Formats: sequence, structure tokens, C-alpha cells
Amino acid sequence: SHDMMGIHPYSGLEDPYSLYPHSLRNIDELCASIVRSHRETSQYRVEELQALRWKLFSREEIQAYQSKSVDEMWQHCAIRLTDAVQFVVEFAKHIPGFRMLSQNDQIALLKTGSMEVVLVRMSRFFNTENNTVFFDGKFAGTEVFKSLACGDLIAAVFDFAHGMCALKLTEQQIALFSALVLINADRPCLEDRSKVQRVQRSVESGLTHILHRDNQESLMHKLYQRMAVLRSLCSLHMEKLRWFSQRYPLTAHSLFPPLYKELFA
Ligand code: CLR
Repeated sequence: SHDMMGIHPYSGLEDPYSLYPHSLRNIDELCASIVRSHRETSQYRVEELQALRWKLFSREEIQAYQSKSVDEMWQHCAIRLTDAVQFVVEFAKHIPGFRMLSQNDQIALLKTGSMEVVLVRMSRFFNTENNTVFFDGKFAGTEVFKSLACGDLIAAVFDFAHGMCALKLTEQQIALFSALVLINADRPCLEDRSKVQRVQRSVESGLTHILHRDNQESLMHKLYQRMAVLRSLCSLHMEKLRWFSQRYPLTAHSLFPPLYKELFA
């Protein structure tokens, strides 16, 4: 149908479908708004993080994290993660087409995609030289997260960040890739899959466009591979969360941030 091909009778800017890229100018505008939204919701600029790289936790500070109880540390990390997710929600709202989706579909996309985008964003907060991540104001190695008692998840997450860093993506590429991770028509529980698919195609052509412009088309294949790894990481996160909720129902129920429960529980 015409719909599927992105051909639409409307052309007014107030019409969401006009944002689907028929022309180079539309693709440029789409990329520009996704990049702007990424910049405005990314908490720290790359240069700021670069300047903070020397700030490491001391032996005593690491020990303090390690001597927290399992549920105390989980609660602490859930709060930090929820903060980060909130910025991703803000980012999503400004992806052209996202707000035209039904409330149900917006939530369905965020439920599965927000954690994945947080992990994509983690690569900006990661120092590959010493395998540390910016957490609570300083750079932390895996040992800081010991009391969570999920070393396999932490190792996999750090590994993923390492792999993302190796791709040496620009901020624009990270922005478009994050949008593509979020707008995925294959997610479960979508009402209007074809509408999501149209938005997805527009984001895809945006990413293709900037990779072409940067002369890095070969990255596309690698990015699709990263998306598969992301999916497995997030199911591992959910598995750990279920394990935790069974052991510490009270913390999971009353001390986790509402948004964390809403999206992941
Ligand atoms: C990701 C990029 C965000 C800022 C940010 C905030 C919290 C960080 C997160 C980043 C990376 C992953 C992180 C998290 C807090 C805890 C979590 C370090 C840097 C680790 C992996 C622990 C996960 C524990 C769950 C199992 C609860 O813009």
C-alpha cells in the first residue's frame, strides 16, 4: 500500500507523516532533531566526562560500597538507573513521530528499549583504559558493584560498554543509534505495529544517511550486531531483577523508584 511505502497525501508540517523522509531535507531535519534531543538529555557532555577521567574511587570508598548489603546496593543502583531512564524518556519524546504513537505503544517501546538506550549511553561514561564507568560522581570498576551479587551481569555490561567504545561512534551516530534502539516495530505488545514501523524506517534512513555522509557505511552491520547483544543483556537484567524481587520483596516493592517498577517489574 501507499502507506507502507511512506507515500502520503499530506504535506503540512503539523502532520506527523510529513516527517517521514521523502527528501534529503527531511532526513537532515530528522537527524538534526534527534541529535539535538540527544544532546539536551545526555546529562554530561563528552568533554566534561573526559575532564573527569582522573576521578577514581579510593580504596576506602570502594570498601564502603562493598560492605553495603545486597538490598541496599540494589536500591542505590535502581535509583541511579531510574534517573538515567528518565533522561531517555525525555529523549524519546523528541524523536519525530514518537509522540504520534498511542500511549500504549510509547510505553511498550520504553519498557523494552529504555534500559537498552541507557546501556548504549553508558559507553559515553566509560573509560576503556581502566575499565571504569562514571557512577555517583567518580569512575568505578566492576569491584564497586560486588555487593549486588550479580557479577555475571556486571561483567557483561562492562564488556558491552567496551565493545561500544571500540566502534568510536560520534555523538551524532550515538544519537541516531539510540533512536533506532528505541523505535523497534518488533517489540512485544504493540497495538499499531505498522505505525511504529513507519517511524522506525524514518530513523533507519536517518542513520543510513549520516553513516553515508561520514563514509562509515560498514558500521551499520556492526550496530545491528550490538542490538542483538543489548537484547540478551536486558533479559539478563530482568532475570536478576526477578531473582532479587523474590529474595527481597520488601525492598523491590516499597523502596524501588516507581518508574523502575513500572518499566521493569
Ligand atoms: C549510563 C548512562 C547514563 C548515566 C548512567 C547512570 C547510572 C549508571 C549508568 C550510566 C550505567 C550503568 C550503571 C548505572 C548505575 C548502576 C549501573 C553503572 C552511566 C550498573 C551496571 C549496575 C546495574 C545494577 C542493576 C542490576 C540494578 O546517562
